[in-house]
Amino acid sequence: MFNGKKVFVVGTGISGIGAAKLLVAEHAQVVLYDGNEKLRVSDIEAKVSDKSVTVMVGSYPSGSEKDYDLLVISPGVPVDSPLVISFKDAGVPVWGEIELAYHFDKGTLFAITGTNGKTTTTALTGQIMKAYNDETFVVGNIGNPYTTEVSKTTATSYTVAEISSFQLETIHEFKPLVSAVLNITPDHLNRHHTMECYIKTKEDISMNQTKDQFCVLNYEDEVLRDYGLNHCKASVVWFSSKERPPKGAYVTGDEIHYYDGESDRFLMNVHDMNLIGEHNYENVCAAIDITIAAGIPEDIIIHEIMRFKAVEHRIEYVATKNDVMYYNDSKGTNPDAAIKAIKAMSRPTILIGGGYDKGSDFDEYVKAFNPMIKKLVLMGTTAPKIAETAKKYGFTDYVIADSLEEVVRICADSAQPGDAVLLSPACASWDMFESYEQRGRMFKELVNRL
Ligand code: UMA
Repeated sequence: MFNGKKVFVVGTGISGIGAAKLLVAEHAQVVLYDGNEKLRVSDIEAKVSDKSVTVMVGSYPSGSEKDYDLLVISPGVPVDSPLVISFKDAGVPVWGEIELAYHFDKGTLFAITGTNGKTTTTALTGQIMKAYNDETFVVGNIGNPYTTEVSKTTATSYTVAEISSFQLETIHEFKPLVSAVLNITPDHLNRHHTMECYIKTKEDISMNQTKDQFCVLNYEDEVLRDYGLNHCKASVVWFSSKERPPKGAYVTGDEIHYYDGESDRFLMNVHDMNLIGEHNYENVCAAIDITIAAGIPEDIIIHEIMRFKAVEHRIEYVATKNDVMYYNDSKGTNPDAAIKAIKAMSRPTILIGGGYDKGSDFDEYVKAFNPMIKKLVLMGTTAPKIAETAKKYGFTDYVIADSLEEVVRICADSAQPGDAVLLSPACASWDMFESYEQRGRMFKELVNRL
């Protein structure tokens, strides 16, 4: 498909390296470019480990766009950046790394998106699929590029992909057997500009599906309910934490049931799993819908849900120090995710918030403080904005710190026995850290040193 084709790949993070290696294996001529002038060409060459790849860093030398057959971009590259626009203007097709990988997938694809819960649902779905089919690959935004794994797929393999809105902007033929949109609340508005664009991008996960494929949607999300009832072209399966949907898994009291449109059956009690919080019950219901649509026996599904443990950085218990329980929810990178963690707390809690400014507003985050949050410790670019919002709602016990070290020290000094400390910043990490993972791990290290 790519033999001799000239492909310009943007970004030398894990996606760009994965894409370049896949293209080289397919005998394409690859130019791998990164806009960060501080990167060393030799370091990138070592990562890609193939001399046929031309590596370029720094300012982009425009003018040669027409020489290329394809532009492949990493998720972090905005589609309205000048580089992408100049390739588009030259008539060069623009694919995301996900679209590129999709063209080489020989097996069956399952794709999960949503503002929150993607990683937990993807990891759980992947675990269930693996128990049924050894040849299962878990890829995408979860931190394992699709391009890195796709060459291993076979006619009988399953690929479970976590797909972010960034990645959905550049799909064209991408068509999973089962897609899922877990929820849509404001996030990444600095990249997608309007809520309408963000919603449309998420819904696009099912854009190439027809009635022969399935789309799993949240029945309690107004936007998704409308999409599923009036616009989606796939066969819709619902999940709900509140009521029985027209078809799909749902929570009633302490129980999870599945309604197939005619008969209703009990699957399990929510207390038989390790995950806590209503949002996690929704993630579990989505994973049930996806795996039932894939034809996996229900006893395997239930057994794996019972064994499943919370994913790192998602309301992850860290340690108890002086009878204070510390939780790492560094993946709480938007207000809605953080609200879910706040609601899962059952002790008086000192909350750590703030970080990179994605243009979110924090009214709902602050409104969720009552009754559990007793103190707020802020850091990062959004600290003053969150402090202002807290003041507006009469919450005055907040303090702004300069570093995560200082944050943890303040929390340890102010916490009383019986309290909890929760890192759930409602913001991305990119102002102070490389990633939310680095932020979460540093938090855990500092707590463990207390
Ligand atoms: N770069 C450019 N030009 C640009 C923008 C970036 O050259 O205009 C370069 C940067 O200098 C850098 C490289 O691109 O060297 C980084 O590329 P990237 O940001 O796409 O990062 P990757 O390492 O390829 O990781 C990406 C996802 N990152 C983002 O979406 C920002 C990872 O999601 C994902 O795990 C990985 O692909 C594999 O699929 C991270 C994330 O934060 C976890 N995702 C967001 C979220 O979950 O909220 C969407």
